[in-house]
Amino acid sequence: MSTNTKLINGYPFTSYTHETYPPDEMISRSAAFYDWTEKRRTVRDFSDQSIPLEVIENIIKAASTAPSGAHKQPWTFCVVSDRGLKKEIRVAAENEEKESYDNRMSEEWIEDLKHLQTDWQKPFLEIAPFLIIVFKKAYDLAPDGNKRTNYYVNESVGFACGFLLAAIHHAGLVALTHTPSPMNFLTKLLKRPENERPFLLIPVGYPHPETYVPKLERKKIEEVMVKY
Ligand code: IYR
Repeated sequence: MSTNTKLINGYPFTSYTHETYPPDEMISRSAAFYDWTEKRRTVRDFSDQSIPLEVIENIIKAASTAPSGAHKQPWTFCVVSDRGLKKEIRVAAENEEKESYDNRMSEEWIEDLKHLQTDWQKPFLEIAPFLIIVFKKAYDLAPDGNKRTNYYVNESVGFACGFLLAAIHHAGLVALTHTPSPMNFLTKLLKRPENERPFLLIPVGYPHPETYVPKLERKKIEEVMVKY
């Protein structure tokens, strides 16, 4: 790939080429990619087997390539493997989740979750070898302490989490997109600065050798795509 650079209105741009394919090959490649994404499942039963930190670093590098508003990359990925801290996170998450399941979630919500058989207990927060806690940066703090605006923060961090989940799947690992609510206990436990807000808690690891997932149907293309 060529790396020609030039200035446009004084700003550096680099020439970009991307591998392209004829239509037949695009069809087979996109179909193969779909088949592969179709195999991804949210898993709640983790093995406690360790995985190299380098794998986690690589999947976070991949996540951090996601597009973001004004290229601000308004995210922080906290990686927790320390047993004591994982236990503290489990205890705090279960406290909130028990209150949610018992008192905060609507009857409709509880009913909608029955087919997933989730409850307030979150043992995976201690069992999975790594917890990745994604924080969104509501704004950046410049070295002089001034606030710098970030843009489309939820969209940007959502993209990064999508990339992260794909990278985890690609590495042959499984994940759970866990959203204990409210999540501010994570800000305290991980001592995050005031500009960061918890976005998603993602246990990552090998699936437990005997793992069951709900038998789900995904919507057909006709239900999710409208042609004009
Ligand atoms: N946060 C709770 C409840 C929950 C909510 C949704 I929406 C789910 O798809 C699954 C669970 C929990 O993690 O159990």
